[in-house]
Amino acid sequence: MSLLTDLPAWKALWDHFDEAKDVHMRDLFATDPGRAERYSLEVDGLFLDYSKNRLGDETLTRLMALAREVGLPAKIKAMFKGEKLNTTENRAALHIALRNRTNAPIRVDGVDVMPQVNSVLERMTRFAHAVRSGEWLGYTNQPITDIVSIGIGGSDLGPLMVCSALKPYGHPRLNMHFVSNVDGAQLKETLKRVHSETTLFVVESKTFTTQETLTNAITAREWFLARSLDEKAVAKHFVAVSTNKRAVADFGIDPANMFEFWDWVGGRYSLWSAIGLPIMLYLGEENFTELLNGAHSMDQHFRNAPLEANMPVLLAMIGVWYINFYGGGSHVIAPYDQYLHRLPAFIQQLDMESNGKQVMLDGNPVDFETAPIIWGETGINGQHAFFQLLHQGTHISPIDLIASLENRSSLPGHHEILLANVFAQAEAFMRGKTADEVRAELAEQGLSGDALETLVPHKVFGGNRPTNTLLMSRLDPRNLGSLIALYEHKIFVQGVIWHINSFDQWGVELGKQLAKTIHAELTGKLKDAQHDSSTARLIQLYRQANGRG
Ligand code: G6Q
Repeated sequence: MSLLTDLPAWKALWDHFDEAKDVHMRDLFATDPGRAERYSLEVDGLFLDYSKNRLGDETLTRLMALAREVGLPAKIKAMFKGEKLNTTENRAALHIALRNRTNAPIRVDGVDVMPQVNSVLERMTRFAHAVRSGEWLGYTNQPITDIVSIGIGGSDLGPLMVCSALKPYGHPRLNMHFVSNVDGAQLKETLKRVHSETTLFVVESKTFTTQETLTNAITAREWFLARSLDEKAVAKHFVAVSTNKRAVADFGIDPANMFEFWDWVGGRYSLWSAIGLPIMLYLGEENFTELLNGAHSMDQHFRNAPLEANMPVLLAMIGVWYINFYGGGSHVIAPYDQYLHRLPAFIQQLDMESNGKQVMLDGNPVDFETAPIIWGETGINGQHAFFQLLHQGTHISPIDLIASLENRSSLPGHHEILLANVFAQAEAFMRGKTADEVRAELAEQGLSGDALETLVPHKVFGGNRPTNTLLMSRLDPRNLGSLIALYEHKIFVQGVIWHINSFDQWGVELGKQLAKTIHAELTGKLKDAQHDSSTARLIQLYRQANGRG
């Protein structure tokens, strides 16, 4: 039996939903001039306006009652204490320790993890300094100019997203490249653009067994050796980030060139750990520290603020309201900033891999929706593409509109146009356009009679479509750290509400096993494995196309 759907607070929300579901936000704004002020919140450099949601005080009260009834405050404490919340892997989820700037002890199995965290940070700092300053030289005594990060999923998306987002803070000598796809094309195109004498490869893998990453790393090493003709030169050009020292050594990277992290750091939560080495190399120690500081500040807010004024909790509970009551199965991330163009993909992994679960902690199936489908694109491009569906389609998909207030662009006029679009979209999603407004508009354009009436239904916008507007004072390392931590905690809260394990990923592990047998068949090492007729035919087609009959 479900723990959640039996709770009085859950039932109270359903009772409330019946009377609240058809209320239009336009009316909520009209009857409450203080709405925007009450339904907004500032934490450091992040400002959240959540007033354009289909809810009122009663909704929020009942949502927070649900959060209390499921024991959210105790779960938050448990996470910060290092309890093993990841029950299926018997691990803590301690990304907060990686940015624990107070250094207060955090224990896993009775051992304070902070000394290890600090010691790896120091090693990363020394190494990054050596590379950035030009002290670290390649095999022909030239400084490094290109960094190729090889990893995938959680060992790729975080550093990729942060390096893209903070490009203006990047070292002018260093070009960053990220290779995750095993298709060969991505690596080939990257290797075309770099020189062996001045390239540093950072092989990033928690397990150091991921086939895509190891294949790319082996090919990169062969490419390098074909040019340097010197095994000893590898040490100057390859470093590893992993929890698996033995596999790193077996691969041929000196463990002295390995930066360690621990099993209590989940892949998608690992950019704060040594997996963030490409970030530190590119942005430098100070900016990396600022990223950590921003996240830490959000951690403190999450830990201490009352639920009603807690940014991650508010975003999470508003999400629950749509996902579980309105049945909104998708959520859009729309950053209005080209530098944030990988943010939707990053949050997509963070959310869908964490909360895309169908059983509760006790193994029983859920009887309610869990993670929504997260998707998105830079907002301005989205407006000229899929926003049509968001305005007039049949799905209701809440949208996070993310922008920064500070105009950092040196190009006159651009930022105002951008921000005007953010605010106009949020307003349009909320208000919509009534038939009478459309009629008045069309009449002004000189239309009348049938010609006018035929057009009216097509130009009506129902509005009442929810958005959160998230404004950063500026896109800088600190605010980006806070923003990422905000989403991490939002996702954690939803996992607590749904009583699921947000920190395992068996669906990803399945992918790692599945291809093995078929790979052996494609390469001719194995014949006659049992498959359904469709799979067998596809394998056969590939073999024929590649001369393996
Ligand atoms: C993240 C997932 C997954 C993982 C990759 C890479 O939380 O577990 O995306 O990060 O599969 O795994 P490795 O780091 O072990 O190579």
